[in-house]
Amino acid sequence: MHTMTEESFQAHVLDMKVEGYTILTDQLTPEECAEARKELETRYPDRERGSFEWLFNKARVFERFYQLPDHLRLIRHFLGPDALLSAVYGSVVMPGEGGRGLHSDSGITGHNRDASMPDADEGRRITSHSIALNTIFCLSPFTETNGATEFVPGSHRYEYLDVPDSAYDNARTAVAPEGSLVLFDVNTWHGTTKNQTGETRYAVLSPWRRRWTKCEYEMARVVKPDVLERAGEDGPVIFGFQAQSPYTELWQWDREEGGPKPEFSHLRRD
Ligand SMILES: O=C(O)CCC(=O)C(=O)O
Repeated sequence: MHTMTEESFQAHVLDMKVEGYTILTDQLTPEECAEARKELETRYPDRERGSFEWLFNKARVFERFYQLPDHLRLIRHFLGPDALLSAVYGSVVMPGEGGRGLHSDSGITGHNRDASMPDADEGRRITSHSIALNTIFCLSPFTETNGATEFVPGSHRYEYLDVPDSAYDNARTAVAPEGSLVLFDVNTWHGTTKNQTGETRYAVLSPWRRRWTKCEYEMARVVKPDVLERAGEDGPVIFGFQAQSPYTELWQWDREEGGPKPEFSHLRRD
């Protein structure tokens, strides 16, 4: 188990606060990266039909991606101890692909979608606190030329929704060895750079949310029982069993299990 020193933890916290992203190296072993790359390579032809989604249900290696102590510690520091896993999916950048795609995820899958923006907010985002985070696992080395993700430092504090063209002048490529992860605030502008090499770039993305916001998936319904079992005592928290809104009256509801209490099992709806 890899755990960072207090000094290192504080340095990552500061990076997150100031830059809106931070890089943790040595999170996955070369063997884990190779295995995960192989899984993505095999699944690539079927990616449009969902083969890149819910990866933890499809191969054991992806179960590691929510069990890394340093990563979890940082997530919980910013989102709270009951932070939820929102998705785990593959991202492959073939030679020649990528480039000019700066965006923030909150505007696509999060609380800043057009349909969610109240007029009273006047096009401004919540920038005082982290509402959600995303993680990119570097299954290939991330270099200046192979389609690594670029980030605009400090952009998580930029108040307005639109990304100005000049943001590209400030973008910095996240150069990182294979096995690293990049953790970033959901507000931080980022995008895939162009892959100018002959090699495919492999990554896995894994967004996290505060417990009281909607996740991309109802993970408590998605996760397979054996996968949940192997996640140990963190499993029900990470997969949001306790975060499910009751559909019975409260006295009939088991918060821990996320369903009706055993004596009210006849009220179960799934
Ligand atoms: O794979 C990448 O480089 C980043 C993908 C991305 O920006 C996203 O999914 O929001």
